[in-house]
Amino acid sequence: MKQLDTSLYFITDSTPYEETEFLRRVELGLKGGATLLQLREKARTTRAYMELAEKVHAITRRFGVPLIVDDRADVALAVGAEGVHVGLDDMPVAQARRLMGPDKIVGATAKTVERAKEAYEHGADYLGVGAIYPTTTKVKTVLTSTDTLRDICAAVPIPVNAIGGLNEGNIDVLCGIPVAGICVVSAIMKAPDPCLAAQRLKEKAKTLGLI
Ligand code: TZP
Ligand code: MG
Repeated sequence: MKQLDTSLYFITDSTPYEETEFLRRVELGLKGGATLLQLREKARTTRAYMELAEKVHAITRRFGVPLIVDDRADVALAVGAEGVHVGLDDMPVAQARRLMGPDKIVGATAKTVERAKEAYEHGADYLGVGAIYPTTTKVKTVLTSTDTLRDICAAVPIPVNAIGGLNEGNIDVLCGIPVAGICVVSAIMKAPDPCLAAQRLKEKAKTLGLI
């Protein structure tokens, strides 16, 4: 299995920001201790996705944090990113793995034990499971219960991260569930101080014994 630290997985949303402010926030989140970064763009052209990915990659490299590109294996490969994340409407995991090769990171979304097992068997390195809570981030998702999250953790040997509406004030819902980490967008991206937010979230997750 790959060495992969998913403990504080920071997923971006550039839509509310000018590019300079967006990149500043990405950098602050990494400074605060994010261990993995996903660039998540839904409305850009391929060219614009690539250009932003290159800029973000220059930052993640400085922190030694892997960059995962959401949805697009072609963009990930074109910019030399460390991985891709595929959801239920994206390229199937097996094809993503074939395109990315054995050494790159392939992450997948799973909302059921069946899908989790399939994603693992088809080559996923980690799973994102949720939404645990309702989210204000633009996403097509349904809620996933903590019971299902627990069952998925037990069903696959790869890291499983919880996602969806998670923040410092509610991650205690994950106590006793062997997640590898948490994925957040708003809790870091939209915080007044993304560095402090990431630090506090990580501290809280450690205090609770989640990571
Ligand atoms: N998948 C399930 S919930 C979600 C994604 C991409 C968004 C999570 O965003 P936030 O702001 O941390 O709730
Ligand atoms: Mg997707």
